[in-house]
Amino acid sequence: MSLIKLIQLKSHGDDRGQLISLEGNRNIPFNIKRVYYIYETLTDVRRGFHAHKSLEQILICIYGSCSILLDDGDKKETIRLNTPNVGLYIGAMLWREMFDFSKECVLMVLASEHYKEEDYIRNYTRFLEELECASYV
Ligand code: T46
Repeated sequence: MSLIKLIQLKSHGDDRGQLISLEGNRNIPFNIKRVYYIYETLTDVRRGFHAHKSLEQILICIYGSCSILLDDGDKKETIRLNTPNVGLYIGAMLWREMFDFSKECVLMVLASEHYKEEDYIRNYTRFLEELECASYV
C-alpha cells in the first residue's frame, strides 16, 4: 500500500477565479484543531525530520511547490506538491522530510490536535524502535 494518500479538493471555479473550502470531518477526514503554514523557506533547506505518535495532518501547497518524503520504517516514498487543490494526508508514525521548496512556496498544514511537543519523535533510531515496540511494521 502506498504511503502517499492524496485528497482531491473540489475547486469552486468560475470566471472570477477559484475557491476551495476545507471543512473538518467533511472533505478533511478529522476535526481541524490547528492550522499553520510554512513560507519563505530557503530552497536548499530540508525540514521535518520527525514522526508524530498520533497526530493526523493534511499538507496543502497553496502556492509554489515543494517535495515531501514519507518513510514508514520499511519503505520511503516522495511526492511533489504543486497545486492548491490536492492535500497530502499524513497519519501517525510516518517519518517526514520536506525539501526542494520553490522560492515562493507556501505550505499550509491542517492538524487534528493542538501543538504538543511530546507527540514528536525527532530521532530516527527512536522512531524505528517505537515502530518495533508497537509492531507497526
Ligand atoms: C510537521 C511538518 C509538516 C509551534 O510553536 N507551533 C506549531 O504548531 C508548530 C507546527 C511549530 N511550532 C514551533 C516549534 C518550533 O520551534 O515552530 C518551530 C518550528 O517547528 P518545526 O521545527 O517542528 O517545523 P518543521 O517544518 O520541521 O515541521 C512542521 C511541524 O512541526 C510538523 O508537525 O509535520 O511541519
